[in-house]
Amino acid sequence: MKKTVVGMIAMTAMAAAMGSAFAQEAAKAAPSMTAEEKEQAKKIYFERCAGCHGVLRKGATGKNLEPHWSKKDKDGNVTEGGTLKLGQQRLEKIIGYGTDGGMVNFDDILTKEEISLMSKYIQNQPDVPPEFSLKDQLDSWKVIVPVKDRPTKQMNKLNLKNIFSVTLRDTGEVALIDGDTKEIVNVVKTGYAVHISRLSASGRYVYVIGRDGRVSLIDLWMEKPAVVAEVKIAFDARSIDTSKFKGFEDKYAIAGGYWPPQYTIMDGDTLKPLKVVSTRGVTVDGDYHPEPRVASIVSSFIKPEWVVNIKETGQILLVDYSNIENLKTTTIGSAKFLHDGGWDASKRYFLVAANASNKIAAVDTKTGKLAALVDVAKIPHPGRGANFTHPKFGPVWATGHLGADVVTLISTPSDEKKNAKFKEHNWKVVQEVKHVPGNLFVKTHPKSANLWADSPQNPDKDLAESVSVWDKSDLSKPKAVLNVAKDSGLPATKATKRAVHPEYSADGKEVWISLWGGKVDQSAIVVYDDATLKVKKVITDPKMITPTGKFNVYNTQHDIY
Ligand code: DHE
Repeated sequence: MKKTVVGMIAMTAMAAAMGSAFAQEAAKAAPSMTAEEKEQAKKIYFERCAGCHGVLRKGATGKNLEPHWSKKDKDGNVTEGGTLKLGQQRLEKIIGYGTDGGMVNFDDILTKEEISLMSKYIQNQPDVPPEFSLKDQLDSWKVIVPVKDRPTKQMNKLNLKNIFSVTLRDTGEVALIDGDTKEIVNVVKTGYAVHISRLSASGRYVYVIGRDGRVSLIDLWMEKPAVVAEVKIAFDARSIDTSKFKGFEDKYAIAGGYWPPQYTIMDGDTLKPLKVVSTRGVTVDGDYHPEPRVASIVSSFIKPEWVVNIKETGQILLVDYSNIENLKTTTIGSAKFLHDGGWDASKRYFLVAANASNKIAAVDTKTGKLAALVDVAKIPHPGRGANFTHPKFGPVWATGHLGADVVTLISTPSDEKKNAKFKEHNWKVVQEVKHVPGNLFVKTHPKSANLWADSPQNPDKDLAESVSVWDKSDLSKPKAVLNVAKDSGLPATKATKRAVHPEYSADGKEVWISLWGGKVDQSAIVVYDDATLKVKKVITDPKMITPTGKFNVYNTQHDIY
């Protein structure tokens, strides 16, 4: 087939159809692999690559990784590319050393042989994984402790408000740590690389979701808190929440799938899957997308609705759960690719990063409309963001950036009457505080004077192992930079120990940082005194393997950040 521009477009469309002449041609040009090698590569791709590049490899946070692709811009200009064009050597370099575009280096995670294997794998046509139906989900569903056999009151003496649910990424576990004593209460088996923990409206249950789509329900009232129910809702997933509107508290849970692209509504107490809804559809640009993954989900406090952010389409769904048999959904167009986000201080507006568009979309959950689409610096990544009152501009919500050296402060109308004098600033970037690129999470607490930000994706080892702290009352004061790896007292390692995800204790007096080391290196959680910025405690335990996200029960239950 002749490689003209028009030919390429036609060829790409044809390649999408499995078994087309072009797909066969591409398969011929791709490096050959044994079935065993393919299986190994498929597993690594799922665990390390699919999150950013997509199962179908069409790209989102990461680049398109199809063997051949071509795309047309608004003026009709066609660009083309693909992994076959990049070739084995270039791909090995990119995977090994990363790129300025935000791809991290994998040379301290994968062996040379694995990097070579992955370079071969992505030059071959992507496998299309199977679907996962309601029946499949029901077959996976297990109630370990039926509701009638669960305690009717708290059976332990723990201060539940200050328990931290900590993801032990590579072991597929969650550690429940007593924030008062810093002792591990229990380590529970969960899905692989749990992404987030969210609290029930009651504060009794922790809902966690593994990257492999396994949802686990942890009952904190048991003598030894443990998993009481679980279900698999997808092969690949990241988000979960419950119903929090008055009268519906914890009646339902919802979890979003990356693959298949769909969300599942479950019974809140037992996790019995009740309804599965596909998110396949059309992007804000009007193109069909076969893999629009579910990114962040939150439960509105104003209406019986969930805010469900669909990554690839840039559509924000308000899913009304008051009648799940006759599900009503409002679709709000925003920008691509939707990722993580959090509430403003009033919990009326949900702000979500559209990372590839360098925008923050704000949804008004009262009117059910888009409140604003704010232009910000490159690749915003807020986690849930941070809310505080700026000395000059009033209420602001902060986001960090993966691709820029600033923390952005956006004015929010929170409590409109009280803050009427700041109205002219609303939905504008009022300040960019100097930071470093590679930031993933920012955090503050109403009782704290500080704003914390990490930088685990920075290519500089020292910066990736450090966090920065600003005084909220005077952001022009030099920030404090704390080298968490050094402060931990752990032996220095060649591999970077990424300092990630600041999380406050329930009283807002301590900040916990994960020191995310390699699988064989000792990791830790370093606890700082928020007032003095001195280390209070280093939690090292042989069980503390690759800790990442930490979720304080009280702060998560009440969306305090
Ligand atoms: Fe996350 C939040 C997706 C990589 C730790 N991450 C989120 C959310 C999404 C998401 C959609 C919002 C969930 C919500 O609020 O409902 N994350 C992805 C990815 O697709 C990506 C880029 C690649 C992947 O393969 O998963 C990715 N994330 C990571 C990591 O590498 C991190 C640092 C470590 C890890 O455990 O894998 C990581 N993501 C987190 C954490 C949160 C999160 C700790 C919750 C932040 C919070 O405070 O709520």
